[in-house]
Amino acid sequence: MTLEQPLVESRLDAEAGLAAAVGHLRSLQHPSGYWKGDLVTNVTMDAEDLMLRHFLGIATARTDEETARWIRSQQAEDGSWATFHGGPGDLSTTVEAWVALRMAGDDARAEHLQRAARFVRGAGGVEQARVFTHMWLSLFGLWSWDDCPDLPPEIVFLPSWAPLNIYNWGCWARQTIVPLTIVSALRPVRPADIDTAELRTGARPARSSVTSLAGVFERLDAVLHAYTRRPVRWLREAAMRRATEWILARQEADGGWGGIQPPWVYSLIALHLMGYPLDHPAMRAGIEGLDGFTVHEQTPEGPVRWLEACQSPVWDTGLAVAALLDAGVPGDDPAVLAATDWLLDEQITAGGDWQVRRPDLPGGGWAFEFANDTYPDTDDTAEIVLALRRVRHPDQPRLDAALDRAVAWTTGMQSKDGGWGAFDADNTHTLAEKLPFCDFGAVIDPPSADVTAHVVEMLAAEGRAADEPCGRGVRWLLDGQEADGSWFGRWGANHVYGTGAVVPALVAAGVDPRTAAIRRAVRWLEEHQNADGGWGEDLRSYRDPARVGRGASTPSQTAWALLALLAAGEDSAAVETGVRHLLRTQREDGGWEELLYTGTGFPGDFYISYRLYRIVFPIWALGRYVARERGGGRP
Ligand code: R04
Repeated sequence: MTLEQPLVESRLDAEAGLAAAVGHLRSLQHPSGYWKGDLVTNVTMDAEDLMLRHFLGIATARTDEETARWIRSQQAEDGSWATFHGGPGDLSTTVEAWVALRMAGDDARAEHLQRAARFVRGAGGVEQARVFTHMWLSLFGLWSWDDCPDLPPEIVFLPSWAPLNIYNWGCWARQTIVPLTIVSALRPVRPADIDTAELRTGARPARSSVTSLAGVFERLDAVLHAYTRRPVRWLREAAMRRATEWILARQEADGGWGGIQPPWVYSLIALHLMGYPLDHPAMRAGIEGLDGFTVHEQTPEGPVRWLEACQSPVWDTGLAVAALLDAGVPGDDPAVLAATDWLLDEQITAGGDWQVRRPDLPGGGWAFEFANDTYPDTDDTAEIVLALRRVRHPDQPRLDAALDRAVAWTTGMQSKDGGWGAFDADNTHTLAEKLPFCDFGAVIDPPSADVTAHVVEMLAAEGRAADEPCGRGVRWLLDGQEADGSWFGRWGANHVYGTGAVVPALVAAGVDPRTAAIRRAVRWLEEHQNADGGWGEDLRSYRDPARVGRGASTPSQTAWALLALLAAGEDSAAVETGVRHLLRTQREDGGWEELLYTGTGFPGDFYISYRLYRIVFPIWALGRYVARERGGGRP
């Protein structure tokens, strides 16, 4: 496509916008060297924090008031709460928010709770809520443990080759279910002084057909319930003891589990039920550690508190360094060196649960969070190697050795099929997904296109494109291209994220940008560019194919599309209008607004707004654009 306007004009604009953005990102760096944007999810985190405090008896008037004020501030017009900005009301989220507000003392007759209850009944009632919500209600006598699917603690005795053993579950699900097996075996009830009758419709969920796998599991669940009423005593007690030890062995330095909220709160409840008092060091560390995940803000209505489901300092810092380097910041810039030193101290050389599948592989990866030493992931590790290999460090041998270890670890984590999952190799058994217990979120960690792309891009940058692991990764990616030319985004929203990751990786690994696969991807991106020049993809695209590639433009998604087009060597109107979209929407302080969520926790169920994405990815894309234009056009 020929261009009407001279390129140099937008190049100068882009340089100015890039410089302002870099200045803004620099101003966000923590004195210790890392970056960390708030990680925003939904009010189930806050409702569950409040319920946890009531269950343990540690709620205060202040925690109740501040959480309730926050939850109220997030309610939608129709009385519901959503799981992402602008999203539809979500039944389970609304039930949990309603219950938390009632526990905090809000009157059931108050208009906002009436509106919420109406939404719940209209959406099928508390009967249709997810299993986790039913379990939370059961803790307070507001639902029956008999009507929660069973998951027996004896599962911890299954050897790692057996179906449904805990190592066949994704690490986040594994760390969630092990404590929940204890909780559901003990069936604790600490009655709350509220009544949920007005959330019910009286409808019973339909049973699946006996001939379906789901139907078989539902009937098996009835057998499990019968067993749970009269378990083999010694076996059950041994299982609960084993589960307790398993949990205690995985408590992290910050007092938490897995760096994420669900395992953290369920582990605290399980340990407490197993007789650990609130002043036991493990309990104390766990409860106090939650303060580190709590954000305090002032609002016109008064102070609020809300919880991050997880924290992303390692991921954010790796991405920030890569973006700055692509923006032309020198490899020995003090900000880059401070971030590098901070990251070097975060590297995990010890073993972890991933060794169940890769016993002979030495450690060397990075985890996403401040403290999650048992679960480094290949995605963080690949991005950090990509960033830090370009750093000019005063102790270069130390840096090089750290990165070599990381490359070896990541390579060793390749799954048998040639792709990479995030936390485990070969975590591909789909049986767990069929359990009635698993009605929420991904429960396995199979290879995904976005993670595999990041690893392939890293291996290519390491000069290993010709080696077998990278070649198999490239083939896995090419085989995984969607019929429309895009790639699915597992950890980011959605096909724009997948395609934005895969195209740069394939080109880096030596795939000719003129090949059909890349051409089809470029065409898909160009066809899904918005009239305003940006890209956006609604999170509902995970459930509604009509929304794939469609949605209001966001800075991060626009940047992902640009990164793919630039990598493919596109010198087109799509690139120019995309860059101009970023420049036009840039704020005075060099940053961007991004209300819509563009991060994915679980496709279809759980979404994340990474608050640093809005600045890091535009810098990355503008940096590569400016570098190309300076270099004289086509690479
Ligand atoms: C963006 C790429 C990141 N890379 C590493 C992923 C790190 C974060 O992973 C998780 C974050 C999560 N949050 N909440 C959950 C969760 C799981 C993750 C979560 C876990 C269990 C339940 C509900 C939510 F793996 Br139940 C923020 C790939």
